[in-house]
Amino acid sequence: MRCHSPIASANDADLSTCPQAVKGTAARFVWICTLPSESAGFGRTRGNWLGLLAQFSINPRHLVFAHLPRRQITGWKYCPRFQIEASQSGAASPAGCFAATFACVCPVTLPDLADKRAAISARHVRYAPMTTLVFGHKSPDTDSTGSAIIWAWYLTTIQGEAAEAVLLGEPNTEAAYMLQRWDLPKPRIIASVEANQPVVIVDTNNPAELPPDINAADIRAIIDHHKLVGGLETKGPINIRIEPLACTATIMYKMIGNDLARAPSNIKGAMLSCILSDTLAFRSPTTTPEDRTIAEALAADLDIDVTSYAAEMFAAKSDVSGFSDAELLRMDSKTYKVDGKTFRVSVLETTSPETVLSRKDGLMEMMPKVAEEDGADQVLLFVVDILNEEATLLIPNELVRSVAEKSFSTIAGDSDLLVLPGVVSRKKQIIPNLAV
Ligand SMILES: [Mn+2]
Repeated sequence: MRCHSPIASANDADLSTCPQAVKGTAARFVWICTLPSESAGFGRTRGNWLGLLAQFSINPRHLVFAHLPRRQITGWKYCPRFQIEASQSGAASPAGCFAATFACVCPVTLPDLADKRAAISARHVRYAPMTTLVFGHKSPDTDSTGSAIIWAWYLTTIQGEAAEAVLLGEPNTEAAYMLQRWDLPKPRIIASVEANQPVVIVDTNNPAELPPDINAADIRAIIDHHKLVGGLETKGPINIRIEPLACTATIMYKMIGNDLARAPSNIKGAMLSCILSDTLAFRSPTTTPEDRTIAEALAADLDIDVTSYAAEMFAAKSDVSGFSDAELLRMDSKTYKVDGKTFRVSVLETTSPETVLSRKDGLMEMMPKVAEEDGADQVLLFVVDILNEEATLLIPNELVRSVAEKSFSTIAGDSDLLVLPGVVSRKKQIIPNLAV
């Protein structure tokens, strides 16, 4: 579809003369050209445009502007459904002069848009669809990595919305194994989000685990399985789904429903990986019958043996040789306040606890530094033995000794290690018991 000729002045509210406009098209992208040579007022408010597009039953996700100085469309920034993009050439228009007549408004498809972009010249037009970023928490584990990928696939392929999975840090070794095993590209890593950037948050709802500027973003949805901690602010009413299941991917499996039949095996593989990771292959007390049933259905579909695949994942997670003591303390760590004290509660799930415990002196030495740098009073490190289903808490000082005895009704003695039989879940067995 070509759409080059000017067909209406900006002051004409009626676009029905546009020969290229196609009524009733559920366009995902709408191209709006403005001509800098015309000095007629660009007298359209956001509402005008929306009304205009509604005339054609066009439901655009993105508006692309050409020849329009960014400052003149700043009023649009609160219009979250649209990407507003101004060209550099437009910025050369006389100050205060809205750049002009629009050439056309017509529904286009993405390939078509690319075609137009080439036709009109990249000098005049920059195209940047407002892609929704999907991400989980900082220090991404398998669920935060996999669920972001799964949901970006769902939004893009099933919902028809541009979406990209991103990470808030390097994935842990198990998540990296999942990416490689299922031939999934590693999502790019971001440190911050821009104002009004549409985002979907998965596997957390805790601002402390998200970019510092998260509330300036346009949070579109939250899918999570952690307790609601508060602090996130949205620009409007949004979909929030939090369920007391072991894993975000389990919730997504339910939300995606029959559309999962359209998923490639690597998306299903990511789902299975997330569930096996978060449930520690059904050992964790957070595991629900739903998590188990869904994981088993996925495994059967993929012809994967759960036991051996989980063993491969856990072996990958247990390979921590490449990490410094400080990195180990921060790898899987969440901050909690208990009776006025702030704890960084770190968990290392491993099939080889002796590997980590052999480094206990270095780890304990590093704790005060990490705590200070991260604004915590104390780091608590629990080394979780996945296979034997027990945790070992490192006891570097009297504060931790006292916390350990009060929290787990035990006597820590003189040892700098305290074994807690049956404890594997921070969410269910550690955090709820923490006492100072
Ligand atoms: Mn999770």
